[in-house]
Amino acid sequence: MTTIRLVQGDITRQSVDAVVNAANSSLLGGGGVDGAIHRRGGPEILDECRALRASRYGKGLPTGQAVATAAGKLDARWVIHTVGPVWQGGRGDPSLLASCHREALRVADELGARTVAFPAISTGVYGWPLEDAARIAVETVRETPTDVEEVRFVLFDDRAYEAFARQLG
Ligand code: AR6
Repeated sequence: MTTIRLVQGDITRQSVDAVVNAANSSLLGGGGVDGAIHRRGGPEILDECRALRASRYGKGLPTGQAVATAAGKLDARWVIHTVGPVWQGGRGDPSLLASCHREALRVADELGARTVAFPAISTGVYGWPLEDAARIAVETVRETPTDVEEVRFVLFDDRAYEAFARQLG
């Protein structure tokens, strides 16, 4: 049984087994959550990302997939990087956003992670409307069989927190 919790705050301050990163295909960092994770986590995370690019993910991590690295100085054992879809021209592929959540949970199960913090994937730089992203995120977690005991959505601001709270009911 997976419990879904909502927290307003900074995902890099969470104490969990795994932190999910809203990355981009390059796996080499960026702004938003990605920038914050690399800043606080330190160089170990980027070193492992570079190693992934030099091996399994020569062309980058495809949208909707997930892969784990160490978590450096974060209070977590792993970072699970996933690449959300971009909202463009008034649309985006919801199956890819669902896939990010499903794949991150699958990787968490492989690692044995029991507590996992998720940001609101795709709702920042990638422009996905918050209400719709919250619905897809919550529905997907509810529908995905997993050994993860706690999924903690960590929402940066009031608007995101309230959008997720409406979905939880
Ligand atoms: N903790 C929790 N949530 C945060 C934090 C934080 N420290 N910082 C931002 N958010 P984004 P995306 C919220 O842009 O849309 C990067 O450059 C933010 O308010 O981080 O998937 C990557 O490298 C928003 O609600 O991710 C990619 O190029 C949510 O996290 C691209 O951005 C996601 O915003 C990915 O874009």
